[in-house]
Amino acid sequence: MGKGASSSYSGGDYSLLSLIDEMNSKSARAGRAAAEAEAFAAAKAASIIIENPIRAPICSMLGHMGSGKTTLLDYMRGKVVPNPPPSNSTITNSATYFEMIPYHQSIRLPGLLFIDTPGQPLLTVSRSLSTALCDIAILVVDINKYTLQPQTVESIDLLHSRNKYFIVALNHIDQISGWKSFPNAPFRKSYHQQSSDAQKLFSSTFRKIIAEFKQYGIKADMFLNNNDILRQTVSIVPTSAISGEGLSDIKSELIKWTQKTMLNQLTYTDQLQCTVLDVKLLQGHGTAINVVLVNGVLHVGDQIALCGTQGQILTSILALWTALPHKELDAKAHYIRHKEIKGVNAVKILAKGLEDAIAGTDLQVLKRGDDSIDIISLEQESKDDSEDNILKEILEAMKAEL
Ligand SMILES: Nc1nc2c(ncn2[C@@H]2O[C@H](COP(=O)(O)OP(=O)(O)O)[C@@H](O)[C@H]2O)c(=O)[nH]1
Ligand SMILES: [Mg+2]
Repeated sequence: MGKGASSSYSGGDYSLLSLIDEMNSKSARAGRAAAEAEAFAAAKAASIIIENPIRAPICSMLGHMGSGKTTLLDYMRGKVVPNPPPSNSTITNSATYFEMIPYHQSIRLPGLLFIDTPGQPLLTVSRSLSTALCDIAILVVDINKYTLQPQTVESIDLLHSRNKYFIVALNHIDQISGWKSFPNAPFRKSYHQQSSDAQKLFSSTFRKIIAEFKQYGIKADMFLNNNDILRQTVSIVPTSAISGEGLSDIKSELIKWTQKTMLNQLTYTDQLQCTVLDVKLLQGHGTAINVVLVNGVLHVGDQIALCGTQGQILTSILALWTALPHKELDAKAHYIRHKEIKGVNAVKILAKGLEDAIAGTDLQVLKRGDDSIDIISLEQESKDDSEDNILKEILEAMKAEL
């Protein structure tokens, strides 16, 4: 399926036609005038859906260091290593866009954008940014640790403070004593093929984890039992990032919860919403920024404004790059170059003067070709406005963490 508008357009057209058909048949029974009015209202509602396609949800991977966030994403990216060495620690937020393959007609999401987040104790600012940006999160917990580890607890607090829903990936199930792995199997299928000893061990550990969550005020349940659309119960999905067990369940849970409970917030708008995720030196190109483009469009040549440690940065976009499909934005791979790009996506922006850009701040586009913008006065304004205070707070937090 194509991204954004195209996917929702075809669904929208279909539902529009069927709605009108339905209304037409009613008209024979209940009087033409009333039914026509109803058909008009329904068609109008459907046309709103056509005009406002659903954007891809942003999903943050959170949890303690070593719980398996990066390995889970690697598996989804198709990077399968049979006996992986301990992976390098993730030290910055990184983004990967997955286009959705519509394996069922009920799927309306054009894709999913994942943000991998570092789990090190000192990197709370990165976790806070990732939590602020996401629509939904996956909290990765190592089943063999029995208690919730400090950065898992911190992530829960961050998610609660921002009222973000999350799904728990109860990872490392392949390491349960006696567990036999069934690569890529949904959890239920794998569980039923285990020995009774492995099943018992899994069940008792699972109960302990549920009790652990309860201690932090969280009602959690096996995803197969959770239909709490008020989102007061958190789904737990047992997974293995090595064998791929449970990963199809994670994907279905993401689709289920975002489509069932978040469609309003996932309606695409043209108003630009774009946040700096990271600032990176790009060999041969100077400093670039990685951004998460949530809504709106960026074009090469756009004049942009963003926050820098020395004040506001005003510059023009020289290039817009995205990763190859299903690759992390900084995977040292080749990039796809764009003249313009629409949200949602993870985008690398090349421009002059980005050295001091600050991750976590928003980027604005100053109207293209609008010569009337007085750059000097914009710089002066930024000294007084509240952005400066936010900037100070971020800088102080960063200093405290270093
Ligand atoms: N056996 C097993 N090892 C895993 C699993 N998930 C991650 N690992 C390993 O645990 C280590 C830490 O994983 P990583 O993805 O870097 O953790 P992160 O810090 O949460 O990103 C790596 O050596 C992984 O290969 C899993 O489900 N099963
Ligand atoms: Mg990692």
